[in-house]
Amino acid sequence: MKTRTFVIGDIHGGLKALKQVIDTMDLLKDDTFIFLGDLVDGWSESAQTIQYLINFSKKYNCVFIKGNHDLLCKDWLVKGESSSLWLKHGGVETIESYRLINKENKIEHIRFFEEMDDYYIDSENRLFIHAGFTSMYGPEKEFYKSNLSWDRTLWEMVVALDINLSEDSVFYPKRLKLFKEIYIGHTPTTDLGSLLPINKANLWNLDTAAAFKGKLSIMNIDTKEIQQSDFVYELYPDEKGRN
Ligand SMILES: [Mn+2]
Repeated sequence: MKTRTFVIGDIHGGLKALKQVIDTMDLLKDDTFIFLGDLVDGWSESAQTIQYLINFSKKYNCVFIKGNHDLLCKDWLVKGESSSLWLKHGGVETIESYRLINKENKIEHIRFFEEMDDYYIDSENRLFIHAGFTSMYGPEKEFYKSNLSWDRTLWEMVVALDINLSEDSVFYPKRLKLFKEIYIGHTPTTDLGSLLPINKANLWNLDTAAAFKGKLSIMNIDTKEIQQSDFVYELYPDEKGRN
């Protein structure tokens, strides 16, 4: 039997939502989990989410893609840097969550953040990346590495095209043809009024706004079956999240 691969959208410190989707699954020991990044910043359990994932990755195959928030959190952990932009977008809650983490675990977390991948391409030429890429030659040719975790133009492009074009058309974006499928997070699907992952052309956006008014999504990439948590704000009723 083919092993299963699951992809998970932005979590943003919503550990209860993550546990909810994981706990309802019948996990198999050779399952693979690809996390699209933004594990932290938002709900009150960012540090605890990282701790949970460190433990989880000891039992199951995991790939962790670097999100822009993971980069900002790492900068704070390593260098003590905290920009006002970061503090405003979940940094304050993340710092608070780290009060409960001892020094030894913090070092383990820094190593975890440092080992996160910019992107991952599997054996079937499926790309997993937090935000996207701008080079028509693919993410490895990206001039500004930060685009991989920040830039929204790949997503904007597929949304704007709303592609019904044949791949043979001269108008078809070359970037999309580089991969069999592309999986991203970063831009909430609720911006387009959807609580479910959105598929455009060969691209899937799994960020179903767990940090905001949405849910956390996990998808089996072969069957495209989707599991979702409850609304994450209902799991943290005394908090504002990033709203
Ligand atoms: Mn995000």
